[in-house]
Amino acid sequence: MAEFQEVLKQSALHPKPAGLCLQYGTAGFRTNAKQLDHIMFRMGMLATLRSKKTQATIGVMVTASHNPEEDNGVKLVDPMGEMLTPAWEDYATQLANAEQDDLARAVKEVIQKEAIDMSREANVFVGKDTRSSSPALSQAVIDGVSALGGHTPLHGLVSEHKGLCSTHQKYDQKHLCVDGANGIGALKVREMEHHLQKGLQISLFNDGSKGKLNHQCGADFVKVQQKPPADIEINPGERCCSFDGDADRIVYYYTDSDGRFHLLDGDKIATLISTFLKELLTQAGLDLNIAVVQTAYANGSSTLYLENTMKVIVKCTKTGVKHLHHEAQKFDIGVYFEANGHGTVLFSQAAVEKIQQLAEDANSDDTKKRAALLLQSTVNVINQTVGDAISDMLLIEAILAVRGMTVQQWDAMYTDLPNRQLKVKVSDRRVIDTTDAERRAVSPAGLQDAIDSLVKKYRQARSFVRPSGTEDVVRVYAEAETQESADALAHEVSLAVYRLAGGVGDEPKPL
Ligand code: G16
Repeated sequence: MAEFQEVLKQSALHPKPAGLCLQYGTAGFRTNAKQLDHIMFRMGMLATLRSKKTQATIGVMVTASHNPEEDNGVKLVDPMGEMLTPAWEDYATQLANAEQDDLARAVKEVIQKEAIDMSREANVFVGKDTRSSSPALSQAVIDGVSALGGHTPLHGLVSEHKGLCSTHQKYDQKHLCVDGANGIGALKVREMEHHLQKGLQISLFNDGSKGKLNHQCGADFVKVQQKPPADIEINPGERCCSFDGDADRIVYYYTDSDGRFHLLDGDKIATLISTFLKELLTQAGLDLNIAVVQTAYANGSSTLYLENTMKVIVKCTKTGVKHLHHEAQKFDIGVYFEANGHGTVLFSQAAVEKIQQLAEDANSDDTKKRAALLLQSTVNVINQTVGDAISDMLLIEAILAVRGMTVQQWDAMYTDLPNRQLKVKVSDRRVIDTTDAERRAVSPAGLQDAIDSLVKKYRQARSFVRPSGTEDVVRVYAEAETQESADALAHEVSLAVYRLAGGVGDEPKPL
């Protein structure tokens, strides 16, 4: 076939370093940018195959999100922002790791297994973040798309966002500090700032003009370090938020008059949004089910509050927005956020229709109508495709304005259990296998027993470990009644991982 001649010719320009083996992880391939040229070319080809198969436009995003500037990565995205299915993740890994002279065979195998009609059209949107390696790597994706005869249209459609917040002039808390993590989100906030002025006054920090991407700033830094970005001067009580490098995560925070830092992470965001939506459903008299989807990282207090006080359905999935997204799709309204600030809200078609009918019903009373209109605005302002920190920010700001709520009142909905996240380097993180939505380790032998007995030493304690899908580390999470206990537990569990799972380098030190 002619296309395979082209594959061979083009792929020789994007050669795979012999022996290099990479895995499609939590959010695609992610490693040092220098190792990714061949991966990009091959993912361009795979996206083309998927587009031919599904007859839909497929997205390829070149980004390493929260990782350092030197890294890069790539993930494939289906039309509604869903991540790849497991079978296609396997194809991605197979194509990525095929040696140069075996590539044409690996491509043919996908075509045969999926019975792809190669005469069909294929369209692939290619997106990139602001890393210096991104232009060359996205060109490699485009080369891969062309090698199999696909097209890369220049412009994508951006969902329409209606600024709900601009309609509430009486709200006197309009100022918001935004940390753009020196990434793409900062550039976009700059573009939209003047549209928002009446409803929201933004001071933008880490706008990419000087600092390094994600360095001492951004959502991951703030969440993990539990402190504000290094170069932001914030006044006590001032509402702030941080995006990550590709603006698909957001966390909020403020410092109080004693200088104490308060983080409002993905769990608090999910709580604010689901509370708002639940109230509106009650006011509207609409019988729609609403669920909050979390991961093992969700703070224990948030889960208790949602289940016992809010009485909403709570589900727990493995880490990775792809898992949360699929679970959230099972409900009329699915609110999903990882604690790290990655998430959105999904409305089923039936829910959208019921809300619309009520909003247009001439016989419904004012309370019902207002609630239906606010629900409709929520559907419009939120981006139901995975991961858009700016639309999340607009929805949060709108909710605070509509409810006349300060960031302190939002924070007071429940009190987080003190917690700590650590990383442990091991020689092969795949030795750790987990079950029960990553809350329990099944291997290596003895690790879970060790964790269980350490957890018993502390009050209100919980801890789990899991191999990261985006960095070469094992992640450790611990929470307990006091910060000292959470820190001690996280350290002791890290030591258990180091000793039982092949730790490398120095033993973890107490915090
Ligand atoms: C990605 C995923 C998230 C996940 C995070 C960390 O985020 O999209 O779902 O929580 O990695 O994953 P892990 O703990 O497996 O390294 P991002 O913002 O980096 O794309």
